[in-house]
Amino acid sequence: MTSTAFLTGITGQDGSYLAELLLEKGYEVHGLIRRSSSFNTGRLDDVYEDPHDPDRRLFLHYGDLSDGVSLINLLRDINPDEIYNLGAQSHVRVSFDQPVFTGDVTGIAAMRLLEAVRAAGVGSRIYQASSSEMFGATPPPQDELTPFYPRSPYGVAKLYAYWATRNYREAYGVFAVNGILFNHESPRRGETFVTRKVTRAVARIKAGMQKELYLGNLDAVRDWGYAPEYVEAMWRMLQHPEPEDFVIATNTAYTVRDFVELAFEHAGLDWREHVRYDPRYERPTEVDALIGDATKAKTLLGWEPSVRTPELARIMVDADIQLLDDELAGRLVRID
Ligand code: NDP
Ligand code: GDR
Repeated sequence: MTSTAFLTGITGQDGSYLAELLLEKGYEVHGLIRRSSSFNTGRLDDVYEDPHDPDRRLFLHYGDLSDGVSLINLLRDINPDEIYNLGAQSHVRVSFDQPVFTGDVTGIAAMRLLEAVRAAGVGSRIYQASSSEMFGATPPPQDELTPFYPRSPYGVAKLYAYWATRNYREAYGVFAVNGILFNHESPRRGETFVTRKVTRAVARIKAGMQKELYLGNLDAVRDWGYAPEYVEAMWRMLQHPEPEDFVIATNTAYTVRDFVELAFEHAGLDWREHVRYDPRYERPTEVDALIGDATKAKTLLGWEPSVRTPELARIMVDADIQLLDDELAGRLVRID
């Protein structure tokens, strides 16, 4: 029998890779999308199916994590085997500008979804996209037993969602798990996260379209992995016989400066000639160092990352150079 999955955040980086993975595995995939005045389904182009195709397995539904009733109605109609809650206001810096909104969509919405599952009477397994940002100021390495100390409204909101997930597991016996994922990136990463901001700028600087790149704190340490490998871990968590929480990470440490250097070097550029400081990209409270220990995922899920930060930087730079070439070629074709 075909398994059915419901994804919030399907239009985001992780949602698009997870949708691809689940479709490859034969799932019927239902995704929640927000109504937007401009297209927001670009990351799904490769898997998009004509709504008139009777054999299609990808279905997109309008809705919003702030609208609990629509969640109940959708879940009742779809009755999914698996739910992946990936939707969020996911930008840490922006969460300081929109703390209450972030609290609602990134935090309380997880509770809304859990309640919707109960109200709709569906027996779905639930994955909650928890974050290494919950560890915040607690020094590395961080694993499933590390105490939390969030340093942003985003981190605080994710902590609420984390505990809501655990509480529903304990209170109602729901199969609900937290994947505590460390930073993971890809060519589909949002353009305002630091890795993508850097690799996009590298492509434009190399093409002579930009001279300078403004960044904030270059000293922060992060454990950057490759998003397609991380969505595989999400799926494995829901196939595990017991509902348990897992850290997903590469257990390696690079500073933002290291990433910048790797990306510029790959394109044959000297970053010192182009990178400038702008305090607007600093956060009121910073997370200095995140380095994850994913031993539990390796032992129980057989999950291990293969792409490390230097290769990730190369993948992203190459993709952004290619993307820019395609855009420029497209413009030339239109002019002709
Ligand atoms: P993105 O920012 O790329 O995607 C976020 C998704 O959430 C988008 O589909 C967005 O829709 C959707 N969304 C935002 N607000 C709402 C709303 N009110 N109702 C419904 N949907 C909404 O995030 P990622 O793919 O990088 O991350 C996926 C999840 O994992 C997020 O919850 C994030 O916080 C978490 N996470 C991410 C990590 C990472 O390194 N990438 C690490 C740890 C956790 P739209 O396209 O319309 O904006
Ligand atoms: P992060 O990712 O906050 O770790 O959250 P981000 O790429 O935004 O920042 C990483 C580090 O880079 C520093 N930095 C800058 N960041 C941005 N965005 N822009 C800049 O110009 C810049 N200059 C320096 C930051 O201060 C920070 O230290 C990501 C998100 O995907 C979350 O949703 C997720 O939960 C965590 O990763 C794990």
